[in-house]
Amino acid sequence: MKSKSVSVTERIIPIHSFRNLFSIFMIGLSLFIAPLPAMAAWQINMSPGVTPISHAIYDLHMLGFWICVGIAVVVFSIMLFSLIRHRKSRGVEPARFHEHPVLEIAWAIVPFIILVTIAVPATKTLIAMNDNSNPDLTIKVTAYQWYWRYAYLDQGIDFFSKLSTPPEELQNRAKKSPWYLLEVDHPLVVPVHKKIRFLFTSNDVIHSWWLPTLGIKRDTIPGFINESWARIDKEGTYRGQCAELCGTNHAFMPIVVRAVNESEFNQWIKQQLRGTAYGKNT
Ligand SMILES: [Cu+2]
Repeated sequence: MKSKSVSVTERIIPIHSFRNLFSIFMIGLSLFIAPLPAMAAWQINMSPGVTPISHAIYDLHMLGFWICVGIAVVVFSIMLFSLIRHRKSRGVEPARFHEHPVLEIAWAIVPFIILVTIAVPATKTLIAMNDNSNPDLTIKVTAYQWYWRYAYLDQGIDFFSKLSTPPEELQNRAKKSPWYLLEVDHPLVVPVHKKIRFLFTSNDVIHSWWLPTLGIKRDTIPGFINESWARIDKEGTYRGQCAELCGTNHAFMPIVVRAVNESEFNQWIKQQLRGTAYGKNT
């Protein structure tokens, strides 16, 4: 007697009845749905941030995203339509043509228009990012292996900012705090609604001062000064990290910025000046 050939998949999962197919579909569906509550807690999109530059970067990102969605919808719709409309079972004859001027001009012009639509706001943002003129406050950021040093050049305040996560948490001997590896002993304190100019340099190797909520990511290079600026429009604590592989403790040099109102900032300055002199650390 001739034995019926059975595929590898069917040997593993016997797909020979509607009931089995339905069970497989339901298992797949539940596997897909089960992690959704956990996924709801994720933040998938990038942060709009709290400065004019971070807002501009976010808008650029969303513009690029929606253009991609538009292209995907158009391309996949045409593909799907063509696959169904011109399927083999309908006996459709393939079109035979060379050169189609209208089509060729269209597929050169449409991407050009899309690129210009992206390039204009992107260039405006880049120019705004590099406009470090007329700051209200200048802070020099110096990177060290593996911590930061902040110097308020006009106020004469200078201190180091180091990781404050206790060793017990690092060694899994204590419960980790919500800001594990994102907490420091002396955060950078800045006023809101003021143009803060940052000067970046390094004492040893290349690091990178990265604070997404402020829309800043600048390399700190020994012997060079890089610049950036921020005008924070919301009080709060913002956290970032070193974003350039800088050695063993690269993961242990977080950035914490506390944005406060002007009177609180002036009070903080007075406190610092009472306790410290320029060049000394708090
Ligand atoms: Cu670093």
